[in-house]
Amino acid sequence: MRRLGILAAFLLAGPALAQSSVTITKPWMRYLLPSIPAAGYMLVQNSGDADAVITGAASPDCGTLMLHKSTDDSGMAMMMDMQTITVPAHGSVAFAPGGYHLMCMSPTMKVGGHVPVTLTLQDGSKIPASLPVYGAQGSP
Ligand SMILES: [Cu+2]
Repeated sequence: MRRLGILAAFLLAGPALAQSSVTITKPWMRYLLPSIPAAGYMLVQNSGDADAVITGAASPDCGTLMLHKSTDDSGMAMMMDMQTITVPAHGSVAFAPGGYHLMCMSPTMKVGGHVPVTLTLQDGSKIPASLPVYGAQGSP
């Protein structure tokens, strides 16, 4: 009975949740102090035939969660706000130190915990992930 209940809930959730071709692997977050924005990293893969466009991100543990890109312009590290990030069809985009990242503006988390994050795509689908929290030295 329990298995049937879960299956029914999955089917009733509708195509937006059931059909996304976008998956998230290798998630993690670097957290230092509550007063310093934390950064989220992951590999976003798109197995579909159409580009997937990330339009936003949200987490209950971040206040505002922004899409950022680090650039190293002649030795000066900078970050840009990204309105969208496109994951090409049958391709992937790495969120990694020095490049794309999620910027968690008001982190409420602790090292060793997990932060729930939801990416929103342009087609309205939501991609959930759970990011394990690491400290200054980053992912093991
Ligand atoms: Cu940033």
